Amino acid sequence: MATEIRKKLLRMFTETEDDFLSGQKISEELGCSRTAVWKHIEDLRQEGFELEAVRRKGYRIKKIPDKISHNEITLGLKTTSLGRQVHFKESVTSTQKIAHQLAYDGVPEGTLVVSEEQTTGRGRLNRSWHSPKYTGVWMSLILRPNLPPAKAPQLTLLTAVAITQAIEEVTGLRPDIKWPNDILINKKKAVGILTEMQAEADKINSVIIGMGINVNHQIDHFPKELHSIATSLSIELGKTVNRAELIQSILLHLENLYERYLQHGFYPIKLLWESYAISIGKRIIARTITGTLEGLAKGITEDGILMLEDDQNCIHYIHSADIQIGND
Ligand code: BT5
Repeated sequence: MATEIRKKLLRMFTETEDDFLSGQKISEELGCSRTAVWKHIEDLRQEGFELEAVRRKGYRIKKIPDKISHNEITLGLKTTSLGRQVHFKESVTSTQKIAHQLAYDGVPEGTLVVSEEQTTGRGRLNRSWHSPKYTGVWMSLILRPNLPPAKAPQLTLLTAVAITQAIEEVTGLRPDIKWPNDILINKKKAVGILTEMQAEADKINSVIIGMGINVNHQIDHFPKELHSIATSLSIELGKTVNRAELIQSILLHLENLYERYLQHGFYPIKLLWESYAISIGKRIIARTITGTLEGLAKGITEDGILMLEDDQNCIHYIHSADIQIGND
C-alpha cells in the first residue's frame, strides 16, 4: 500500500477511535473508489490489523498489530552466544538469504536474522513458506560447528526439540515433532525448520537454521490451501503470544542443547527428541525424491536417520522425506 494513503487511512481510524468509519467517508477523504478502499482494508488485514466491518456502518479497528523490535529481542536475553548479534528487519525476501550472505561474510556464530515479514519465505525443495507481517517468528540462525557435513541434519532435530521446549514453556501447549522438520499441534503444522549449510567436502563452514513459527495468526491469515494443514500458537491457545519472549526462550533452549550436543554428541538430544516424536511406532508413508515407501516407523538411528520397516520386514534408512502418518 502506498505509504501516504496508508498513513492517512490510519490517521482517520485513530481520530474516530471506537466509532465506525464509513466506506463512503474513507473513499472521499482518500480520493479513491469504494473498491480501492476495500483493497486498502484488505492490505491492512494482511499486515496484522484486525478490522471489523459492519454493513451500513463501515469499518473500525479492533486491534493494531503487535510489532517486535530489536530491543525487545536483545534486552533480557539470557544466552551467552546465540542471538547476541541480531539483524532485525521489517520486511525481507527470506531471512535464509540474508543469513547466507552474512555467514559468507564471516559474521560470528550465533548471529540471528529476524524479520517481521518474508515476501518469498521458503521451505525445503524450494517450496514456499507463508510468512505474513507481524504474526509469526521468521528467523535464521548462523552456527559454525566443527563437524563433518553429514551431521548437519542432526541440528534440525536439535532445533525441533528446542522450539518445542520453548513453546511448552511460554504457552503451556504440548507440541509434537514430526520427523524431520515439522512441529505439530493437534496434528496441524505450527512450525517448519529449514537447515542449510555452507561446507567443504569434509568440513562445515556454517549451518543456517531457518525457523518459521506461526504465532499470532488467525485462520484467515492463512491462504485457503493451508487451512486444513496449518495452525498457530494463538489459534490453539485462544490468546496472543508474546513473540519476543518466545524468541528469547527458543534461543536459550537452543544454546543449552547445542552445548550439550557439542560436548556429548547426539545421543542425549535423541532421547529428548524421542520423547516428543509423534511419528515413531506408527505406520507412515515416506515420500522421498526417489520414491514412496510405506511401513512402520521404527525409530531414528544414533545419527538421526529415520528407520522404516516395510511389509517385507526390510529396514530402509531415510535421510530426507515428507512423512504422512497413518491415515492423516
Ligand atoms: C518447512 O519446509 O517446513 C521449512 C520452513 C522454514 C521456514 C523458515 S522461516 C525463516 C526462514 N526463512 C525462510 O525463507 N525459510 C525459513 P517444508 O517441510 O518443505 O514445508 C513446506 C510446506 O509447508 C509448503 O509446501 C506448504 O504446504 C506448507 N506451509 C507453507 N507455509 C506454511 C505455514 N506458514 N504454516 C504451515 N505450513 C506452511
